[in-house]
Amino acid sequence: PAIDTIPLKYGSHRTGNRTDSVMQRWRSYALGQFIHWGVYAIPGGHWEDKSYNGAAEWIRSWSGNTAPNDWKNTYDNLYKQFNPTDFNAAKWAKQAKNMGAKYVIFTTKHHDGFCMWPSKYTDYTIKNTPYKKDIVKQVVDAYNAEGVDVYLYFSIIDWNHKGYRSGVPKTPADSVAYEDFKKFTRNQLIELLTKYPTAKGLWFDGTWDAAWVKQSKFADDLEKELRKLRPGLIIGSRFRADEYGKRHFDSNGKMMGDYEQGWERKLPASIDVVKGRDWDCVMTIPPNQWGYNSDWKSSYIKTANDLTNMLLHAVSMNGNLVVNFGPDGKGNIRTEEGQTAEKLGEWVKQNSEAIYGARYSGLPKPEYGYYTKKDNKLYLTVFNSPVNHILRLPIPRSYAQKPIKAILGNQQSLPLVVTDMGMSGDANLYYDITLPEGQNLNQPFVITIELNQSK
Ligand code: FHN
Repeated sequence: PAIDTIPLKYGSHRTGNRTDSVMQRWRSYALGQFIHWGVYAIPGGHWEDKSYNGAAEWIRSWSGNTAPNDWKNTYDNLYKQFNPTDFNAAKWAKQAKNMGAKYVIFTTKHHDGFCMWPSKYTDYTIKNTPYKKDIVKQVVDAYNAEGVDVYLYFSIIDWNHKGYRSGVPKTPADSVAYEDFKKFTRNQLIELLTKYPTAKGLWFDGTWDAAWVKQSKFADDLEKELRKLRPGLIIGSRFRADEYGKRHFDSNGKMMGDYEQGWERKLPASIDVVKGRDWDCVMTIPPNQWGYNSDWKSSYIKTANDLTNMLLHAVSMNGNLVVNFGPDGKGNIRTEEGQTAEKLGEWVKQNSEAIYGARYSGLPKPEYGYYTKKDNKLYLTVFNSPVNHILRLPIPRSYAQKPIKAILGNQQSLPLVVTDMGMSGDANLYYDITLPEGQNLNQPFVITIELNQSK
């Protein structure tokens, strides 16, 4: 349907992307870190010597033969053991910065309802653990000290709150309970924004539940209230649904929220899917584990090169990539994650020009890797190099700028030859770039292509 054909009270309130400076900054992040940390880190995907197949942070919701009868109560008592004495926020923040992350999304409360800050609206918080100290505050302070922006992850699903209902409330008593839960949710969000005034945004999750999807007016009012409380606040498309229950995009197809927040563990196959929109992609290092799982042996673990590839994929299509970490119950980021972060960071540091502030090039994706672009520089990050060492790049004749120089790394000039294939009607010119003998093809590398000024 044509835009805005359906009259909506609680649909999108904006056409096009935000243009203010806070959002410009968000757009330039390119790389972020996600942290899933809570009491689920204690069982680490295992309960009574049995391992669960799903995501470790969901362990509470699983029942069945393997669980003792009172196991849910047992999970809700785990906090009494939560004492992450190894937690060192400064160390995490430094590691994130060295990885090249410009922002972190931290789980203040996941679906289990456990609060990593001392919320005054529930007893189920860090304050009542042996550890006692406010973890959210330590994260915010440490990351800010490293110049890394903080976003607060908040789950609307809350398995611990008495008023929470999954699915539309069935009885009047359920409805009353849910109203209480809504008040609680609002209070907690205001509390978070008040306690952590430097947080740049809220990253909502668990909003697919039918009970919440029905709350279009409440959620819209609340979003307005939160934005008023914190001018510039960034909220993605997961937060609310319109009055017809449409999520992310309203019934007129317009995005709700400041960026598209639907890319989870998958990247858009082509720019056409996300063109003209801001978006982020959140990515796990194992297949689907966000919280700590002590067993990484049985699945494929992404390498630093895999993540570099995904990062370039995202940036080449104007998105941010957010890589997830799941620290253990003592507060340690696992060694493998640390090593991956370090490798990724080394590469990012050396090739930062091709990443930060670089955007979609306007060109079709090259078969050798990805293009990113900044002013008169086109960056070709090569992941698949041909055996003849010649990268032949089709550039549409209609492209406003022409390649004039190719540089490998920071200084090595490479032969660049224009090959007019001379086929009638061919829309492209072909640019051949010859790689030097001995080029290490085991690592991705960047060729900077200088373009002439556009007319
Ligand atoms: O159920 C959660 C999951 O545990 C994790 O937090 C991810 C992160 O985007 N979000 C939900 C699934 O969409």
